[in-house]
Formats: sequence, C-alpha cells, structure tokens
Amino acid sequence: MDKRPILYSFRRCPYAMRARIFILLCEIEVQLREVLLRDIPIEMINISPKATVPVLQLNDGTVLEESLDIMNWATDYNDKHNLKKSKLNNINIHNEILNKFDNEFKFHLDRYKYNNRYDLSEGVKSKDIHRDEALKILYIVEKLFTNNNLWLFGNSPSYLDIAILPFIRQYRIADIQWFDEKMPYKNVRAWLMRFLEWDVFIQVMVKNKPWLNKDEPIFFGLN
Ligand SMILES: N[C@@H](CCC(=O)N[C@@H](CS)C(=O)NCC(=O)O)C(=O)O
Repeated sequence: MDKRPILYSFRRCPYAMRARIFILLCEIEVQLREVLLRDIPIEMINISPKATVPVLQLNDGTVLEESLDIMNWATDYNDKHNLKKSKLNNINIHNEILNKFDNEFKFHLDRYKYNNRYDLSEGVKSKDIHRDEALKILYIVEKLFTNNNLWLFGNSPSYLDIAILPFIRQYRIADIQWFDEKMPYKNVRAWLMRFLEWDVFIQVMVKNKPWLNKDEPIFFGLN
C-alpha cells in the first residue's frame, strides 16, 4: 500500500482547485484520484458519504472532506509560503471576504452561470440580476487594491487570494466577453488574469483521466 495521502479531486471544481494549490505550495505529495461528479467512485463514497470533492484521506485513516480543512491541514504540515501567516495577519478582512465568497458570491454565481437549471418560480432571478449581485462583492475586493500590490496583501498570493480566485474564474467563464470587456473593475480583472497565468495554477490544472481502481497511482504535489 502506498502511504501517501489520497486526494479525490475534480479538475474544474473551484473547491478542489484551492485544495490542490495548497497541497502543491505546501510541498505535500498525494495520490491524485480524478473523479467524475456524475460517477463518483465507491471508494470515495465509502469514506465520505456526502460525496463532494475535494476529499483527502490521510495515512491514519482521517478523512478531510471540506476544502478549507484540507488547506488548513496543508499549512499546518508545511507552510512553505506563509499562507497561514497571510491569513492571521489580516484575519478580520480575511474572514469577512472568505465568508462572503463561500456563501453569497457562490449563491449568485451558481444562479448566474447555471440560470436555466433553476426554477424561476422559486425566487431565482434572471441571469443578469445574479451577475450584478455577485458584482457587488467584487467591488469590495476592487477597493482592496489601493496600492500597487499584485495580490490582495502583497506581491505573492495569500491564503485569501487562493481561496476566492477559483470562484472568480468561474464567474468570468459564465460570460467571458462581458467580463473581459464590460466588467467595471479593472484591478479585479487584472488580478484574475495574473492568477490564470500563474505557473502554480497552470500546474494544478493539468488534465488527468478519471481514476479507476486498477490504475497505477498518479502522484501530485511535488515539483
Ligand atoms: N464545502 C465543500 C463544497 C465542495 C463542493 O460542493 N464541491 C462540488 C464540486 S465543485 C461537488 O462535489 N458537488 C457534488 C456534485 O455536484 O455532485 C468544500 O469546501 O469542499
């Protein structure tokens, strides 16, 4: 049995993206098991019946089934890039913004990006209304770029940058032309583009085929 922790992940999931970035930056090597959301392997459901990705299974059998738990575990293990420090140094703004993204922003993002999957009679508004509600949260971020910082709190990505940018990437994908040409916040746009070109982001987005039990392990996390 390979002793490296097992990460169940889905390449395009923003929660799984932020977990993979932390694993890479904290130089932890895991066995990566790419899953399809419509066909989650029984091995994952057995350890995490709520069946959302990411899930990290540690050597001692501990199962982490929330992306933030995986990120915090990674920084406790080997915080090579001072991600935890970036969080603690800015704890109030960190908590406020992360909370807004994981709740309000995600709520509107889903209803903007997948508007036709929702039942309009259940209080779901039109695509543009949800886009504009999420935009109000991006305005809060835009105002944080008061100096010439490349990232929220300095010149390297902080915990908060990594925790929220995968969701802003999805927001752009909902209507790329609108985001690139009409979205009013230029700092947010430049910051997202910086993220998409970041070599770490490019590495965590390498494609892997869905895992099957008989497969040789795919290792992820050490350069
Ligand atoms: N709170 C969880 C949320 C994870 C989550 O919702 N992941 C989505 C994919 S992006 C998922 O697995 N959805 C299950 C499904 O669509 O069947 C976390 O932070 O890890």
